[in-house]
Amino acid sequence: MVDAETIANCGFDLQVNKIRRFQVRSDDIFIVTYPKSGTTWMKELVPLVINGGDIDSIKDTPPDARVPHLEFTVSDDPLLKHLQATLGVNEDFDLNKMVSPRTIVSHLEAKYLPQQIEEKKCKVIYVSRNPKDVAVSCFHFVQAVTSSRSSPGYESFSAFLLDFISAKNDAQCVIYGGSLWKDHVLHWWSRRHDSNVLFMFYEDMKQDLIGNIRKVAEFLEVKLDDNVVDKIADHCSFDSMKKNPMALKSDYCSQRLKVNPTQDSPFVRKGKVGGWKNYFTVADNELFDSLYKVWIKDSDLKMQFDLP
Ligand code: PPS
Repeated sequence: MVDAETIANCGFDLQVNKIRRFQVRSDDIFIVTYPKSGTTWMKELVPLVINGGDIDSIKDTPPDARVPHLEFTVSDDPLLKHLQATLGVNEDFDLNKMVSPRTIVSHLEAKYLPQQIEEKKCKVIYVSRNPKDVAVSCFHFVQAVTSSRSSPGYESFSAFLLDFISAKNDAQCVIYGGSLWKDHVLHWWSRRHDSNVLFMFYEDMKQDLIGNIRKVAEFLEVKLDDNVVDKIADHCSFDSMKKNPMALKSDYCSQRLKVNPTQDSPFVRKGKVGGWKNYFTVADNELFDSLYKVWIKDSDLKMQFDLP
């Protein structure tokens, strides 16, 4: 675990200043998500929408090279470099060498993103997911990373949840400056009518992947025939991504996390809505619900915690 003092000295502000000044191109497409909300899914889907469903041209490229992470590439903060090495992500990826249109992903809260996204009105696809399933998915990821470092990790999901709701777990703190789910999501919900913003729900994608691929295509101004949409939906289905070593990030899973990618990849794991019910105790749920009520009291956002 990274201790509080290291976190305080991690230079998050320095890192963010550099990211805030990052030069965007007006045709850049940003996928923005709170971690564990459907990032990997959207990273598989958007390149295929852009290239008209040409699976062969992307299938051998790692998703992090097709759609690199802003915060892991535009930073030379020493702690972040250390984390990059630990996590094994995009250590020397140069965004400036990418051909346009670039698709770039970020988990950063809106206030930390490049200022030029607003000035140049870049397209932003925001993917949201109900925070109970996000918490469970995050828990699995954090446990996998900590056990790969031979750290004990959290003793229970309930212990993790306390850190999750105050954004105190390692990943939230060190990489994302302690951003809370509600600040992340509510910002983009309030911007959902902006012409350069597409606000998506993971739960909607689960219910109607084809309809949501069409939504993304329309937003990106790409015309796709029905058979191409079907092909993309098939490639991006959970079952198909569960068999896709690139989507699973198999090398990273086996080399860094020391887990069996097919069984335990935290990037394509269970893919369910409502899986949180197997983890939240009654007390966890009461605590979470009371907090959630406060979080969204001034908003008309309605998340789906279960599907009919
Ligand atoms: S990360 O590490 O922040 O990039 O993780 P992220 O990709 O945002 O979230 C991982 C969760 O998304 C699920 N996933 C999918 N669900 C449904 N269909 C498809 N195709 C799919 N691909 C990934 C993945 O299983 C993680 O959720 P959990 O609940 O852990 O299974």
